[in-house]
Amino acid sequence: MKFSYQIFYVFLVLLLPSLTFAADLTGKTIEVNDPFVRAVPPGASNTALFMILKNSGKTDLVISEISSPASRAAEVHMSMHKGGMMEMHHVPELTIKSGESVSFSPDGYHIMLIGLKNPLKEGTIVALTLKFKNGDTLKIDAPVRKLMKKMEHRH
Ligand SMILES: [Cu+2]
Repeated sequence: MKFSYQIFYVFLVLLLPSLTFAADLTGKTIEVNDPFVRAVPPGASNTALFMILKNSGKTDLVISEISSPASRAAEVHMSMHKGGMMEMHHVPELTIKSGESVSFSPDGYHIMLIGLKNPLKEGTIVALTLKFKNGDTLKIDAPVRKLMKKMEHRH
């Protein structure tokens, strides 16, 4: 009896740190403003999610993993101008500093939804889970809508 009790104790000690430190930040120390997914024509395989994230907590947060049931993969991307062309690249880790905001917009950072599983009709809600490097998570529900003209990229 004593032996199995000790094993149980060891398990508890091993488990506790991860249970204590990983938190769901939804509705807590990170504010999600105006999240939406860009509506795309049926058959399109990718789209992007835009929003503003504000870290009102005391520690910096590093986005390290993203998932959505709507697509095969989801990644932070950065759009950049290169020789008159728009290029984007994958940002494996994006830091949102304590007290600061990061904008996800057509001209900069965005969450790329890669390999859409179903056509996304306007008004559909897309669920997204961000996972931070410290194990915390954040759940976001973003409606699908058209990109407004004034936000479209023009030269
Ligand atoms: Cu992209």
